[in-house]
Amino acid sequence: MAPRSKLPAPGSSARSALIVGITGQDGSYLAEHLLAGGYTVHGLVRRASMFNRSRIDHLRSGPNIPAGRLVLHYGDLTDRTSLRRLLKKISPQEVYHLAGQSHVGLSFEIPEVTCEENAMATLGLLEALRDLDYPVRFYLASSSEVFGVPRASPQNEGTAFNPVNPYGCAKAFATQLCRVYRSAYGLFACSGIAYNHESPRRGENFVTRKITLGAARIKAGRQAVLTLGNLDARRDWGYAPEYVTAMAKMLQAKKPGDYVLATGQACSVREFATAAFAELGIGLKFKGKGAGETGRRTDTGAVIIQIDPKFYRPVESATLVGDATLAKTTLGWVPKTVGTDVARLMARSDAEQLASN
Ligand code: NDP
Ligand code: GDR
Repeated sequence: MAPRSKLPAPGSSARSALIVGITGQDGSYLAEHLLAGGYTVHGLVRRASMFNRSRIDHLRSGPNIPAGRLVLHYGDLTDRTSLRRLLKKISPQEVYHLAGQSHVGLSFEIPEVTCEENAMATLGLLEALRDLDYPVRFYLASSSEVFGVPRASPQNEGTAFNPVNPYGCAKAFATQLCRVYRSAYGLFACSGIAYNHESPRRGENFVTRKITLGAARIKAGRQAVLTLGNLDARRDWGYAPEYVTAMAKMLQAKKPGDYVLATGQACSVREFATAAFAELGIGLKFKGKGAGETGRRTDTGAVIIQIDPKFYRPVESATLVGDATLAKTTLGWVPKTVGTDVARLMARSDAEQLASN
């Protein structure tokens, strides 16, 4: 294991990072970002009945990544022993913890898995890091869902937590625990309290990708109806490749801290859908809000948006909008792509991909 004095400086190209959750949306963009910065990147992958590495395949076979700079290891967040063994074996200078059950709606259906992965496994990871004999740096993927129904808008790092779903509770636990390990043990632990960030790599059961994929399929005549839940929910949507740069900046900063990562602007699901469909030349007409009502394609009359109560949540978080002033002033991080821009670029990407298949 490298002695303290021999550790490469933060941000130096000789550094190595472990990404837990490398196969996910953010993990894949973060791996690209760190590899481009010269890092050696280790990634934890789960065993699945089918390969789950489609988001990072281009990195594994890419000609621009020198051999040995991206190394994958089998493991699981909840398997504490193998995680400890892995940390000992590779001694990463930076650990990015992006793994876990990330679907808020689903957290009502599988609360125990959600809390085991997002809360307790984070504790296990922090304990393992605490026992390392060199100064590792740790990033936790926290979430705006810790604010749930907040007392203030926009929210910043000082806003009180008030989660309203199992996912938010687990993230609040993990975020607070990070603070405890920072103050009690001097661990360089940072939390990115990130608001929704999307991309063409977004999972298909999140509303943005469901919309843009639906728009592309409807355009191609491969789908007739898009079924959604609450059209009036408003979110602060940004662009994932921009958000992963903030994660790296946090671990390269002089001091550890928590940062809100947000665009500061919110739009509704309805506005997001309208922008995505308009980008593909499809007009939407909504007939109001609520279960059972439908929107229709204006030209053909074919139903496009159908509201199904099954996509409503038992409790909906409030409109969450973040104030990322601290990230701007301390890290120099400023997101550029917001809400409907994201909708348009995702819709274009899905339509292009569908056309090439
Ligand atoms: P994804 O759902 O796309 O990725 C989650 C990753 O976690 C996948 O690599 C998944 O592996 C892995 N994972 C899940 N459970 C385990 C486990 N038990 N052991 C090992 N790996 C596991 O999420 P995102 O990339 O969108 O988000 C990354 C993190 O940031 C998540 O923690 C999420 O909660 C949080 N977050 C995301 C925001 C967003 O808008 N994207 C906003 C705020 C927070 P596999 O591929 O095998 O399923
Ligand atoms: P969110 O994202 O819960 O904010 O969590 P999601 O895309 O699931 O929902 C956003 C909003 O859209 C409404 N909605 C629907 N949602 C889904 N999934 N499917 C639908 O058909 C639908 N119709 C309307 C939802 O009610 C909600 O209000 C994301 C995840 O990335 C988390 O991991 C992360 O922590 C938060 O963002 C910040």
